[in-house]
Amino acid sequence: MRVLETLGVAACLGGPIPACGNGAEILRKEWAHTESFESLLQLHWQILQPEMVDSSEAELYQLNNNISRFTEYWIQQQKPFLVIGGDHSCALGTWAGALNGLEQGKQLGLIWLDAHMDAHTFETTPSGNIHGMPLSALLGKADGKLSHLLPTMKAIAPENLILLGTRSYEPEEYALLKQAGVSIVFAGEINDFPQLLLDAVETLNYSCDAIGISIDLDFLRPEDAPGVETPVSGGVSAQALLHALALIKEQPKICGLELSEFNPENDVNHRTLHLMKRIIETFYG
Ligand SMILES: [Mn+2]
Repeated sequence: MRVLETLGVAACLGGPIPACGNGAEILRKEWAHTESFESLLQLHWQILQPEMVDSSEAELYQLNNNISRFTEYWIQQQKPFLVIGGDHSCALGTWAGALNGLEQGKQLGLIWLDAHMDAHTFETTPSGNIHGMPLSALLGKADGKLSHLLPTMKAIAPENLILLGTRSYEPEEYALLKQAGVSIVFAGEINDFPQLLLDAVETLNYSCDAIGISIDLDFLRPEDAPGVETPVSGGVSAQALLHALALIKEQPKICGLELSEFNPENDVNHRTLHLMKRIIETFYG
């Protein structure tokens, strides 16, 4: 049986829907409920709660700093990991920690599966929600206020970041990513998603020492994953995602998987919850 290091983030400090902060705990219970003795994958859970501090931004920084300590350690130990949000601002901690854990000069690659670009800054955001900002920070393109929320001094090189499935964004985000030279495959351009994901991993294999996968559940078409914070029509099917993850799971440089934006209040017959479980079983089982 395989034991997988799993970090649940019981918070929605970066998004508008507090129920999103219950997602990790609901998944943990669901997993425990259905786990059998024959199960090939056991999740070794840690759940992080936000700590009360003076401001909401200090709280978000503190939480992400705590997340980063886990992923930094797991990268150093070369242990594969799973992070379950919360909203997608947990990516600030997850991937900052991965950057911190890599030795000097080693490169982190990141594949970002999301309907949105998540590349705003405090200067461009229309909503003020930090879950729409992690990529500008991780690229080292944040304004001063945002860069203070990222628990690393390192950044992901733009050529080592690939966005797949984008279909909802503001022009400022597109300009930031385009100017940096990040590659983006829009949802409308996708024909064969499993092949596309495999190609993305193989591209990053040339330049990177470790590769992370970050999934915002709104990447999927809302029919398959209705339980998200900000659904957007279109998107890849759950079946195509599961097939794609099965294709890349043996790739040796893949270091971790992040799943975010599960909003249990929007879920229909636990469809999204059960799909999260299948994603984890497919990728790590
Ligand atoms: Mn996102």
